[in-house]
Amino acid sequence: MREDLEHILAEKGAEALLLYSDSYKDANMYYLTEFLAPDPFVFLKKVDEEPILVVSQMECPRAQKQSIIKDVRSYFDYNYLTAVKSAKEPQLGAIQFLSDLTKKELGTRTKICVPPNFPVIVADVMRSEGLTIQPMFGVVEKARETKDNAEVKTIKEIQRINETVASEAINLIANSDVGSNKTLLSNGEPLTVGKVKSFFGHKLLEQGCLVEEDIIVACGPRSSDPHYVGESEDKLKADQPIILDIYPRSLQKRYWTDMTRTVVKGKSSNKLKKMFDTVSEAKNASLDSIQAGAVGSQVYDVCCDVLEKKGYQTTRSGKKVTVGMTHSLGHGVGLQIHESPRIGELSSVPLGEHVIVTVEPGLYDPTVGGVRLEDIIELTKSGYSNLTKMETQLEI
Ligand SMILES: [Mn+2]
Repeated sequence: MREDLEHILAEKGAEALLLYSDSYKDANMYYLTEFLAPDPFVFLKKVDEEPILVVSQMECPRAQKQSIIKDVRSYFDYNYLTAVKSAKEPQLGAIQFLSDLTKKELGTRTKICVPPNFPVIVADVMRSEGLTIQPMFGVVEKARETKDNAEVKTIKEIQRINETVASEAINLIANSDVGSNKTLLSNGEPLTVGKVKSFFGHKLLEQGCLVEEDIIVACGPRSSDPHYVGESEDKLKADQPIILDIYPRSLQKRYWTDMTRTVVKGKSSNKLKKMFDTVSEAKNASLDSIQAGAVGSQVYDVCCDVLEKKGYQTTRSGKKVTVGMTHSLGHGVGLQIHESPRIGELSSVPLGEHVIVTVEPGLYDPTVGGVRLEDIIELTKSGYSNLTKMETQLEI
């Protein structure tokens, strides 16, 4: 939560936090300001003091209205024009301006934390001016891990929409006819991946959500590549696994959700059925072992133990397998679709309360295809609250 920022900075030995970015692309900037702007602006906070926001003159009135930062200032309050006009290049002038502003507010002796994606060219200029710039991992990202009530409510709402649309899409597949070569037909036309994705895109948009980074609709053996998203012209087939990995974003609230279901229209092979049952078991066992305070690598181990006991391979301990579970178990979801914390072999830090993560075991076999089941959950002291209500059912 935002309140955590103060002690995270203190723990890291930072005396101030500086961000210089736009807030459409940079989730940290949006999180700290709730001000949406397409051009870079300045967030500056001294430890134990209220933050200030410095934006262009044009954005100033809007920022004063919309941002959660109370102290909003304009570039013109800091001699912006003089700095830019006297520079060799306008871009360098803007950086010089930022450096002057920071020096004026913090002086050169303050240890200033910047995020890992802070522009290196800006850091170079600032350091040459004597400022102490220290890029640090896991500052704003760490605060973002813990969701407050409003964030949980928002993600729940987006997940409700996700499930409504996913159910409709699954009905569309279930109600399709089977044509030659087992190609699924809808209104006499092949039901392609493009049509299903278009269905998702339209239905989600009608409810204020966006398919911003594509979604995964993968059928048959090609679904054995976990990140094969599905080509538009791919035809959905009967008796084959269809992975639906759906991650919409709320247009207005900017939060994401994430869910995966695997279905077969018609009859599943026994091999696939066994994979599905094992992934289900691994998901349930992982969920049973997760709670605030649990360590991600241990939850991943629980998952791998289930899979390996049933004779499947995993990439645990660096094994180079292409059949079995070839990815980690889960990831945080919030203002980014993949954010901290991760749940996998390398996750050694205990998970916090009110962290929202996915739990998504999968099994992959290039001769069969893939099975992946993904729920999104909120961690609690004694376990978790499942934000996903949708059932898992293989044959439809
Ligand atoms: Mn996911």
